[in-house]
Amino acid sequence: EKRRLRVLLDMDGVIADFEGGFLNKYRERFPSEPFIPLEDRRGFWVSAQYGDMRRDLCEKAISIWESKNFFLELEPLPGGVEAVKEMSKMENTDVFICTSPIKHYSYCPFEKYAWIEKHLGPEFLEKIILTKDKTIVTGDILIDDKPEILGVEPSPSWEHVLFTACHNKHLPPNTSQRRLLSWADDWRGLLESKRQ
Ligand code: BVP
Repeated sequence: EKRRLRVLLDMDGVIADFEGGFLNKYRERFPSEPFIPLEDRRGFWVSAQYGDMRRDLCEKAISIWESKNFFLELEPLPGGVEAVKEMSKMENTDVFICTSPIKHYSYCPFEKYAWIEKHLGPEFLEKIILTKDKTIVTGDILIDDKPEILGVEPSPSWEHVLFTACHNKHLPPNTSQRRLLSWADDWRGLLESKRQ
């Protein structure tokens, strides 16, 4: 039996450097405010950790990714663009970018499309899935840096492989969740393991 492998790839924290882009722009805009170095990041939500540090820093953090050009100017994470291009050329493999936009929609959805076109090429514009609920998307594997991916579907079709990021690298080992440590890690072997 020949079945195609469907790979879903998260964008922020997997192929685009959301954390680095945030910290640079936050420090540039609020040079006298405290900040959280990437090695001290804990928890998926940047806004929550800034809010815990000082109440008003939550909205200051949010203002950064709500600004024009924030998502467009994110740097690619090392090896990510090359890996996506290579896996999308593999036989019997379908690759989709599955990403959740922020609710402030003025710039983010447009800029995510523009980023994909700029870094991956116009052919990848057909591979974008914008959704707040990834559990209703079917696939064999979802590579995502968010530790818990929840939605209306209690039993998603994909295996969630946790992509290591500054905010999740200190989480206690979870034997029921595989990890991809970076794009230098064995993503080809991971895909092979999902084929029949
Ligand atoms: O669009 C990104 C950034 C945003 O949530 C989305 C996560 O998408 P996925 O990586 O799951 O596809 N985001 C928002 C906040 C706070 C909002 Br209030 C945050 O702290 N971190 C974050 O990534």
